[in-house]
Amino acid sequence: MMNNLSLYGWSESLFQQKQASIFKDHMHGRVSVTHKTCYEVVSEEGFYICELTGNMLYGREHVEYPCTGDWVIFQLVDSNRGIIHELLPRKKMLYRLKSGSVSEKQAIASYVDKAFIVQSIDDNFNARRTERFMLQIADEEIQPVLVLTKSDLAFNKDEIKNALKHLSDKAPVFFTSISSPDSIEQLREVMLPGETAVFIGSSGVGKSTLINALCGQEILQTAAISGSTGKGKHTSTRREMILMEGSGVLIDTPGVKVFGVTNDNADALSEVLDIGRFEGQCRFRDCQHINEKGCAVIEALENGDIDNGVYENYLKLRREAWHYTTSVQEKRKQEKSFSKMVKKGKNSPFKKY
Ligand SMILES: Nc1nc2c(ncn2[C@@H]2O[C@H](COP(=O)(O)OP(=O)(O)OP(=O)(O)O)[C@@H](O)[C@H]2O)c(=O)[nH]1
Ligand SMILES: [Mg+2]
Ligand SMILES: [Zn+2]
Repeated sequence: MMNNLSLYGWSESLFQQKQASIFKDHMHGRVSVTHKTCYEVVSEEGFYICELTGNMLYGREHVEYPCTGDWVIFQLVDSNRGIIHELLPRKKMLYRLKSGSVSEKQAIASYVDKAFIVQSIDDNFNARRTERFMLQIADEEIQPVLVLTKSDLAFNKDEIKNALKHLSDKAPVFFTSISSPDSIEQLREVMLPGETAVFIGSSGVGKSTLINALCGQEILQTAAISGSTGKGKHTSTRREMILMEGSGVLIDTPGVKVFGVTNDNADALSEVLDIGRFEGQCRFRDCQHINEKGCAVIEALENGDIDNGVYENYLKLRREAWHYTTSVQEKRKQEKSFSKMVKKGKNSPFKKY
């Protein structure tokens, strides 16, 4: 089987980067599925199951292991298996805070052009979650696309539009339903050939259903229609890339309960939440916008120019970012003193025996 990798986003600049590698004479491909210890890689010649070389495994943090969407250089070991020697430099990454961790990032997908932020119009809808996702991708040049699924069910469209109005000039909003082919078609038109979109959102909102509808095929497993019993049950368990015929690559992800943010850029936060335009008008340059005199943000909040929920989330995400940053710094400090200790150990006379 021959694959045209330009449909997967292979480009001249990736080619140049491969030429700079000492492994440039080996094959290249894109990670299409991430398993626990191996990776499915799509290359010009077909699909291969690949493992990592020892060099790729040891002395690396988990976040540096390949993830779905990565471009890799690999060497065949037999007709359908290979070993990965190198990752090409990453770009446009979707990370999140690894669940259960305070300082560790998890790489979800790479080379992402668009993030489809998927929520269903029922009680899953939550503008605070949308803001959270948008903050995470803000510094990666990933274009957010807001997708509201299950619009065949009864809901108040104006209410949802209103809750997203401060975000809508940064991200287009789509209402979709699997029973409305038009709504799927409109979403398909967002994708250009060679582009990659990742689908993120809670379990059960219909990410995999949407990808199947966009591809016109039942490729991914979806939850059986089961009313309320399906809630909270996770159907997809892996991050998987699918080529949409005619245009673009779609990456399905398993729904997550909590999406922890690792973007600690304060300016990005203000920009995403549309609060930045007030900050410059505060009386004090170092205003924290909590209870200072002459704070333009508080004033806007009182005038109703900033929504209460948006402001609360601003404080919450700012606290989370601070917590993340200090945890990472703390970890670095510990690692430094540990490596000093190890170095000292190397020079100690006991080593000689
Ligand atoms: N009424 C209605 N139901 C939908 C629509 N889209 C998806 N569903 C249903 O929602 C349920 C969950 O869909 P999935 O596609 O499995 O959800 P998911 O987001 O992939 O969930 P995880 O894989 O667990 O993260 C299924 O029963 C779908 O049939 C829609 O547009 N309208
Ligand atoms: Mg799914
Ligand atoms: Zn202020």
